[in-house]
Amino acid sequence: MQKPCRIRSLDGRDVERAMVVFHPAPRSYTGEDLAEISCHGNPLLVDEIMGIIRSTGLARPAENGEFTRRAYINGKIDLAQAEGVGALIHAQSTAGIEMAHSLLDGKLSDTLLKLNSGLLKILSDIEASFIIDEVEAGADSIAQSLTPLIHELDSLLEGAQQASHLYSGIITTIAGLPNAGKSSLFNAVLGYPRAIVHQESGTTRDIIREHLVISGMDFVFHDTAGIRETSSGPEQLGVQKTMEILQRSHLVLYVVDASKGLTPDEEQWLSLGQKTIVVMNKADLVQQDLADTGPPEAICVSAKYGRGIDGLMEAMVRSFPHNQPKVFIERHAYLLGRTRECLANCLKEAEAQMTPDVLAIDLGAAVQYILEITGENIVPDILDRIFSKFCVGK
Ligand SMILES: Nc1nc2c(ncn2[C@@H]2O[C@H](COP(=O)(O)OP(=O)(O)O)[C@@H](O)[C@H]2O)c(=O)[nH]1
Ligand SMILES: [Mg+2]
Repeated sequence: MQKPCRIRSLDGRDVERAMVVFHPAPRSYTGEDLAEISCHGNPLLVDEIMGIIRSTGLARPAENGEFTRRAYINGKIDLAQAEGVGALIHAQSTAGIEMAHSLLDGKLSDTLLKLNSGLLKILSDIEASFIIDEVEAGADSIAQSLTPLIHELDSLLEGAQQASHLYSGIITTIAGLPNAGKSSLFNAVLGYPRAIVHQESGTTRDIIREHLVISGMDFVFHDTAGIRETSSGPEQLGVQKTMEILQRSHLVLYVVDASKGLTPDEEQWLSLGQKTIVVMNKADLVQQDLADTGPPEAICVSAKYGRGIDGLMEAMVRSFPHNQPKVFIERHAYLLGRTRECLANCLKEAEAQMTPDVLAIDLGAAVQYILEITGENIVPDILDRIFSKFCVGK
């Protein structure tokens, strides 16, 4: 069994018994010699040990993200992977954790490496064609090589916008007229009576928020006050809050009392969120065929009796892409968008039979954008901005 290390002050006084692990270079997190001290969790002890270390003059407290920044500078990971560490720390959803892990594992970096070597091959053929007559770099062959690379970029960018929702949790709002059964649906989905349900309308005023993982996707549910234009007092404030959250929602479950049907006045509320599923509730009160008095893609449920809830959950999950997106960080999506613009330009020029030296300008710019993602072509200011979001000790 290993004995704990004794930590002493510079004048030899025993301060703490702690576990100290030495990680020799180059196989440490940063690639440098690294020591990790695990002491008892009393902040006074931590302060004292930090004081002792500082007084040796050999060390100073790390800056935000400095360990990861050093790992990147020492070539242990590239910049996209370093951002994966930040994404892992800040992930608020299980899907977000998986996406961050994949970034940290280098899945995006590998794809970018392949993409870049494809582009560099075209560029080197162009350059060689200037010197060696036998090397062909005609516009047609360049266009042919570019097309699959553009498709690859498109598949990376596809779903990048929704990826940020998956990363942070899908903001899901249950809305509808008073008494449609919104709170009942909220409770039925959660599986326990979280919100008050009452036959009197105007029961829910404050927004109630709960988090639920369905098929590995995180939905952040909001039960809201019924939308009623004639409301006043506290209920009116509730309606205002409902409007605000609706505009920020990635998904709206619009609840309709199926025994009353969807009124023409309600159509205006259906397009407030980014996606809307119409839920025909109280299906138990109507004949089966009457239950679909809403739009054809509406889902019929009986929140009170827990019927149709599984089908609704499946429809919710189906509304979002299932392939784990590799691009979910805005900086990456932006730079890939710029890369795509360059390649699309290049393709147009190739189709117009322009000379290879013109095409090479756009190709070169595309390569630089990709290298900006992986951090091989980056200005220190951007690095500061990226790592300042990290916490100390990472
Ligand atoms: N029969 C029937 N009644 C329901 C159903 N869902 C809700 N209700 C009733 O409708 C009334 C209003 O429900 P509530 O969930 O508070 O509606 P909200 O105002 O939209 O939040 C209550 O009396 C519920 O019991 C349902 O599926 N079937
Ligand atoms: Mg309610």
